Amino acid sequence: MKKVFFAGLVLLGMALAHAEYRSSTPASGATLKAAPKTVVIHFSEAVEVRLSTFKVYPLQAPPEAWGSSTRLRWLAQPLVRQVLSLRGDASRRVDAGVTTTARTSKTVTLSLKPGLQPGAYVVMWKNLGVDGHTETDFFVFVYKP
Ligand SMILES: [Cu+2]
Repeated sequence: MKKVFFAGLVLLGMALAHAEYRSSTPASGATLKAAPKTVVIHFSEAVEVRLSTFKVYPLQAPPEAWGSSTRLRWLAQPLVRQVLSLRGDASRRVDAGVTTTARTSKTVTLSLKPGLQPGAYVVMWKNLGVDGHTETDFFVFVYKP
């Protein structure tokens, strides 16, 4: 009985150790009046920066959906599934790549291409935490000048 209890605690500890989304700039669900130049994501644990994937894509969403982060997340899910592991998709993305140079970091910064159009955007990733676990997640922000 005791053994099972401790095994449970160990599993819980491992689950909590994933590099999970903590916060970001722009924030998840934010509406911005000025076009951002970067996206900064803070994770609960350090990630292997170059062994992780980070992308920002425009989200095809009607302007009347821009105010609903629930609807935007619902629209973003199939896009994330389609494109997160795509290669050679730089022209479809609005990010210009990761600028964080550290091998491992709790904070990852992406630069955005200039000339961002008004609309909804999905920041998505599949990160590899330093604990060896991967985590796939995304958030949406809206640029509405
Ligand atoms: Cu983990």
